[in-house]
Amino acid sequence: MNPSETNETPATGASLIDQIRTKLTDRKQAWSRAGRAITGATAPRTQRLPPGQRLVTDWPVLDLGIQPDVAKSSFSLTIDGAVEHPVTLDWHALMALPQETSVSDMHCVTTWSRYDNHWQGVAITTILDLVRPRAEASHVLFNAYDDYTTNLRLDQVATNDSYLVHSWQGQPISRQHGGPLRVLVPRYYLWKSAKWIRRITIATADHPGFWETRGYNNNADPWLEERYS
Ligand SMILES: Nc1nc2c(c(=O)[nH]1)N[C@H]1C(S)=C(S)[C@@H](COP(=O)(O)O)O[C@H]1N2
Ligand SMILES: [Mo]
Repeated sequence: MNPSETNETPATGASLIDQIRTKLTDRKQAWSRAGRAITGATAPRTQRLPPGQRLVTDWPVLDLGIQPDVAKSSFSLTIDGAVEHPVTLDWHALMALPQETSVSDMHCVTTWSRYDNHWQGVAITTILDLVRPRAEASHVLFNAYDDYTTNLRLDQVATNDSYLVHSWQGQPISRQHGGPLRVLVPRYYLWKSAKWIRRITIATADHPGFWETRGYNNNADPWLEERYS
């Protein structure tokens, strides 16, 4: 990975955060304009490593430069929008839902992939069953505690490998990786998996998120190498 993409810069003031944000955003937008890391190849689903990706064994950190400190005691997740039964869950309510384990690979648009991640959390299908999307619902917008947003179609998240996860390799997910709770939609590049999730809005139209409005591909399938638009 590009080490300058990690966020290890302490937040000392709004102007510094703004500077970091602008720097990271500008670089990624430049990559997207340049079509960085596009190999032009597509790979069949049977090929575990998507085209243009390389395997890592660590877990790089990438975000906008703000890593919100979300305590479980003040955690709240709202699922609303085009649903029959909008809910706001505190940590206790979330943990009272069926907890599942899952193993999946993750693929970042910056070209690293990491295999065999052991996750624990609540299936997104469990959440959808709880809120009951209305017939006209078609998309999902994820909104995080750092104001990051990302969007997917409802059918892209209503899969048996999509979760709201709180544990990785048997341990609570660290703050830098989006703890206490992040989204995990492993079939798509990792920017679709919002860290520090705060709100999930079910929508009747597509609302492109932070990177999707800055040159990233709306669909984000690693095997089709849908990096940029
Ligand atoms: N809330 C939030 N979620 C986010 C981001 C972010 O800036 N804020 N960055 C996205 C991007 S661009 C990537 S590549 C992955 C990185 O997740 P990781 O830091 O756990 O590897 O998180 C995604 N989720
Ligand atoms: Mo990213």
